[in-house]
This record gives sequence, C-alpha cells and structure tokens, in this order.
Amino acid sequence: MNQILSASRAVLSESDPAVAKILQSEAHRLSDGLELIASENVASPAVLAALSSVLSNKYAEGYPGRRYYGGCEHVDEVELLAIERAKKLYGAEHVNVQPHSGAQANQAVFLSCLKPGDTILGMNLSHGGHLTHGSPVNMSGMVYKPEFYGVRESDGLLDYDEVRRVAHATRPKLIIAGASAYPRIIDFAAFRKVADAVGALLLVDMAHIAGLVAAGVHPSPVPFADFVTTTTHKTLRGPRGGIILCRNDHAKAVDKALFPGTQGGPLMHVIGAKAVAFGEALSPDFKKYAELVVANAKALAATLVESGVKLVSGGTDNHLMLIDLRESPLSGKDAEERLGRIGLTVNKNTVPGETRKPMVTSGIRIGTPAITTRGLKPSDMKELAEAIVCALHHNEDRMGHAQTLVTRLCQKYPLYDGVFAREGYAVPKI
Ligand code: DSN
Repeated sequence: MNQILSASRAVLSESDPAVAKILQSEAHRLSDGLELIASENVASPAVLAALSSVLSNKYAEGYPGRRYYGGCEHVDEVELLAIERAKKLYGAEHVNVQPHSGAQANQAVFLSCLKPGDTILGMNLSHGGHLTHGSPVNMSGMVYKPEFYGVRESDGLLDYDEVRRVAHATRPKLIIAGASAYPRIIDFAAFRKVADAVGALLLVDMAHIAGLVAAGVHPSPVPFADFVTTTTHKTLRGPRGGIILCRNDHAKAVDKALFPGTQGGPLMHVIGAKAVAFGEALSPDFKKYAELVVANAKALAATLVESGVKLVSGGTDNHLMLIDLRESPLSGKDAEERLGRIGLTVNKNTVPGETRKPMVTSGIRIGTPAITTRGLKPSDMKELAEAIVCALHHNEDRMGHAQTLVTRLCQKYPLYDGVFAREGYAVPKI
C-alpha cells in the first residue's frame, strides 16, 4: 500500500524537484515528530491515491444525473458511492458530499434556512466554539445576528441552563451545537429540547468527533438535528473537505444552497477520496481505531493530571484535552513553541476565562487522532506525558530528555510504516 506513496514521490522528484523537496521536508517533519493537533490526522495511502488521481481533471457542476458538463458518467458513480457510504455510516436521510470544507458546509446550511439579520445561537469561540458559528470576524457573525452560550467557569462543562436561558431570551432561528475545543460528550438531546422549546432549527457541527460518532464511541447527533455538518479529515481520517447530512425535508434547500448558492464545480478527486475514507470508516478496524483514540486521550489526560498539569474540565471523554496555563508563567504561545522544539506539534488555544490575546492565549489543545493512527497505545502515554511535562517546566535542562523520549516514540512507531525513513529523503539537485 505504501508503494503508492513512493511512486507518486518518484514522479514528482523527476518532474519538479523544487516542489518534491518541499514535500520531502514536510514528510521529514511529520516522521520526526508527533502530531498532537486535535484536528489533524494521517490519511491512508488509498485516500491519498484518490486525491492524486484523474478525478481531479473533471468539471462536474450540478449533481449526479443532473450536470452542466458532459463526460460525467464516472464521477457520477463515485459521488453516488460516497453518498451511499456516508448515509450508511451515519444513518442519515440525505447527504451532500460536495462541500470543499466544514466552513462551506456551514455556510450552505445558513443560506438554506436563514435570511440576513436572522438570529443564530452558537458556542462562544473562547469557550471552545468555532469561528463559523457566529464570530464577528466571520461571515456568519456579519450576515446573521449572533448570540452565544458557553461553558461553566467552575467546571468547564457546557452550561445547558445557559443555552436554554439565552435561547428563550433571544429566540434564535437556528441553534448551533458542536465545538472545536470541548473535551466532553455533547448532549444533543438537550439541544433538541431547547430548539423545540423556542421553535428553532438545530445544526450540529460534529467536525471534531465525526470519526468517534461513525464508530459509535460518541453519541450521534443525527437523530436529533435538522442538519449535521462535518469535515472529513479530523477523527474521520479522510481527505480535507466537508459534508452535510440532513433530513429529507431540508434536502432540496441544502443542495441548492451549496450549488449554485455558495460553490461552483465540486472537487471530484476529493469526493473520490471521501468515498474511500467512508469505506474505511465502515470497517471493524475503524471502530477499534476510534476506541483507541479515546483510550489514548484518557490515558494521556490522567497521566498529565497526576503530574500536576491542569486540564479544563479535569480530563476528557473524547479525542482531545485542553491544558489550562492561566496559572503558569508560560502562555499558550510559549508552550506551543517549547513543545514544537522537541517535535510535539500542538496549537495554542483560548481557555474559558481567557485573559490573553487570541495569538497568545493561556491554553494548549492536545489531541490523539494522529498518534493513534501512527500506532501509539495507552501504554505509551506515560512517556508522552513525561515529555510534555518536561517541556512545560520552563527548564532548559530537561528539554534534552524530553527530546529523547519523543524520538524514541517516533522510531518505535514510524509514519506510514517507515516508507519515508526506508527510502531516505534524497531529491535530485535543483
Ligand atoms: N481549525 C479547526 C480546528 O483546528 O479545530 C476547526 O475548523
């Protein structure tokens, strides 16, 4: 399988050494460190093969059987296959697999059911929400009237009483559930109850947890929501992109809002890769993978807490945790930089009660989807936690030891079974 990677690299090395060199540097970066960004993963060689396929050449505006271009018979097949697999994966009535990203999936849902100026209610960005759920710097907060709910400062948990209170006070047309930095299970039934009480529609953006939902290790929002959006590249481990799931009564409006409402030609190679990823996610192996993502996160969180690290909400139920650095001399930015120096890639993140600027922050978000794909197990989390703790101690003497621990884990679990390491990184001279 990994020969696919070697073959495409060989082609590029010969035809464009400049780009090949950059790609190989990135392969180095990925191989020689551990990816802990909660929204990233390592797509399979089969997903990458579909991405670099002839499907990229095709224009196919429209939908299967109703295109504005000739020659769409095969891309129709692949889009229908992606739809059928996504429906099976999530038990959804209707699926649109064309969104280029999660942001565009959300935008299309808004266009399908809202008028400019309508009120939307989403999770506060600094409490773990998402930019596209009403932030004033995003189109969602400019075109619509955003209101927000958040987590309780005392325990870091979603405050469903506040959701209800704000919903009753502001009467939103659409309530948005879903987060990009929330480490606990989300109660979708509670959101449905609030939406029904105020006559709102419910959108769940499950981008972060889509793989966990597919594997049944996080409750599904599909029975409760009018619309569900997700990216396909996070815990779901597919290509970068988005999809929309909805009930049949919203299908026509959603499809129209996506194309021609907000997008032009669909990326057929990405849709092909989505079909591959959904096929992988339907396999029993994927269920084991998702269970291990959560087991690794729980083991890492428990060891960090034992070592005195403060986590928002005290732990995790899913694939991520948030280190709270409000009492540390290090900011989130400092911690991101120090962890980066020992090969641990993370992102700085705001925490509830944040006082620092968004480019500085008082938190670090850590996720286990990518390291689990790489092969790390709960028994490795002690070593990983030790490396993190050393780097966060603001003590230069311990950085060397931390680096040794990370290198040992990278060598124990080579990326793509070591295809990059085995073949070396040599590229022709430019
Ligand atoms: N930017 C993504 C994340 O890192 O969570 C969300 O879209």
